Amino acid sequence: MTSLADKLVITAAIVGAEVTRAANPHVPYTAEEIGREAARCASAGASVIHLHVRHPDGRPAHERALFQAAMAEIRARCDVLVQVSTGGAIGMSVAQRSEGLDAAPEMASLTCGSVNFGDQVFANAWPDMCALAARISSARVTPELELFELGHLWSARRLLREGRLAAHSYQVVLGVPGALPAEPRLLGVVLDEIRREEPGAHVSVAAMGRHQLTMAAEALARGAHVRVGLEDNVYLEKGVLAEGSAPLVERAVALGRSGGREPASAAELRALLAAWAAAPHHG
Ligand code: KMH
Ligand code: ZN
Repeated sequence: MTSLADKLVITAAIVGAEVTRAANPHVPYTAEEIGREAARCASAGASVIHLHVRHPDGRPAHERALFQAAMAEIRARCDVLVQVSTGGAIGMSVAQRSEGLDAAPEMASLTCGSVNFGDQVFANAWPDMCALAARISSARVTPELELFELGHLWSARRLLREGRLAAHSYQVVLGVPGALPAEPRLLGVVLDEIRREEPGAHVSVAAMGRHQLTMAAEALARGAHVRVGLEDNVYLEKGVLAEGSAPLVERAVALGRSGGREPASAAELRALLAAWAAAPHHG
């Protein structure tokens, strides 16, 4: 099976639903700001942009017009794969969380279960996951199955087993308060469990706050890919805010190179997705 095991796929999560300019003034809100930040990340070495949208005042948004505007600004500036969020913000409906799929992305995130999320609950009931999977599948978009907890893997497998999705990647998200902590041995357990059934699975790792760097290094050492960016972490180092997500991408590139893994290009990742589409049960 085609794979990018010798390369490093870097996903830049440039704007989430929670982080605001109160935490870091470099969080992009408008379509143009998102396009510029995506281009900076692409030239630093990211091949995927994980995308949320915001209202100009920073409130989390879901409107398809905002996704389409952000997409146009990204496409005008750089060659990256865009992975729209179907997680959105806590409290959004399934219909709202599906709107990014109308902006013709290559990929979409799909959270595979409910989870405590700080003081709140990020609810993903099984029927909602099935509805999102159906929307992703009919839009012919490649899902990235997000695991915030080990148990989410069994819901991901159920989606696959029931034929609701086929070709897919995984994103292991560590360190959300109330969910699976960002600890190397726990990442090891999740990766072993994924690979037990899918030895060739394409897995990326994201971690919150100060864990972003240490878990990126762990991911690299364990043959996985990485997600970095202001959605998950606003600091470049202790007490130093990152001036956007691009410096975090640069750091991931340096980490990858130190381990002999060059950043994968968007073209290489597109070829991999096409190979998965032709033979979906990779692993
Ligand atoms: N904002 C979180 C509640 C995703 O993008 O797929 C959910 C989230 C997941 O960010
Ligand atoms: Zn997200």
